[in-house]
Amino acid sequence: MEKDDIKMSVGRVVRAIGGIFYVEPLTGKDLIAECSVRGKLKLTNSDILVGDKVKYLLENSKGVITEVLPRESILKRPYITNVDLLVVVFAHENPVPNPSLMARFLIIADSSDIPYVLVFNKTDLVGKGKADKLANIYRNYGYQVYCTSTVNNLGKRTLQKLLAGKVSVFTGPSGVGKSALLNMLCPGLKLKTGILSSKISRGKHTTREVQLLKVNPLTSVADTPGFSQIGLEHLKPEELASLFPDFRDYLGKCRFNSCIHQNEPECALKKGLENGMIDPERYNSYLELLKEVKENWAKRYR
Ligand SMILES: Nc1nc2c(ncn2[C@@H]2O[C@H](COP(=O)(O)OP(=O)(O)O)[C@@H](O)[C@H]2O)c(=O)[nH]1
Ligand SMILES: [Mg+2]
Ligand SMILES: [Zn+2]
Repeated sequence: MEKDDIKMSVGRVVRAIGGIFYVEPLTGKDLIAECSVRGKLKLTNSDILVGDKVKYLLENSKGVITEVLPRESILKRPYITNVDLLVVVFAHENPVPNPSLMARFLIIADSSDIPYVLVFNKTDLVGKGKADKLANIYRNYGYQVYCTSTVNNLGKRTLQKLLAGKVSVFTGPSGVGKSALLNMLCPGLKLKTGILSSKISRGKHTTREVQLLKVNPLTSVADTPGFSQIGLEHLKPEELASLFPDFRDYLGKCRFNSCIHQNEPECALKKGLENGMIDPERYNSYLELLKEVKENWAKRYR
């Protein structure tokens, strides 16, 4: 059926702007193709997201997307599909990590069902003792933790191995060194860091745009702007505790099935807190986020 100069390829959408989709072939030597969507195939622009694997017809480097292949996962912030790994980045110092903000990023990662790791960057700014102490606290909660520094390349090899062959998304608040880390891992990316990037991200469009960057033929990454607000709109009050790995052993053991571990009697989680098995700081973060989740939930079902 295919004419000589038209060929069918399979690729991944790495960028989407105003109805133009930039598609990188999954195999072969073709370059990134600018693709549009053919209306009569009942696909519309909004059916296609960055990260999607698509079939497309290629004619003289212009492409038409004909089919979106089934998605393995959808991440909401940033809006991107088929992500293999989320890298949640905080800094040991400048800015100092805020426990409840960390809990927020981590529960969002946990609720996505995509594997994730926690990275503490800027290890050079604190002593090894202090860095290990914080990292171990989070390891004990149940997270996979890495300490890095873009100043002395700490953790470079380890992270490169971790990202190899995957599509990874870097998230975390602004200023922690996400872009600098990606530059360390793949110098060719040349992402803007520091003051410059925060100036640029003030522009409406750059903040929202998400783009997959190729590290090597099998490995891609997405940098994200620091989210000043990262919402918990999609969570139910009853499910919040299950997104804290350190709480999981205590769940399902409370007197009430619907226990949200706040004021209920015979609460196994609160018993764990009283016995010193649950970290009071984590429980405080939980209560803070619970308040917000309850308010969102009440608004939604009023
Ligand atoms: N001391 C130190 N500074 C870093 C490190 N990584 C990044 N920075 C600096 O932190 C600032 C913010 O980095 P950037 O990558 O733009 O952060 P982003 O907003 O998370 O992308 C920049 O001035 C970087 O030079 C690090 O490992 N150690
Ligand atoms: Mg950045
Ligand atoms: Zn309970």
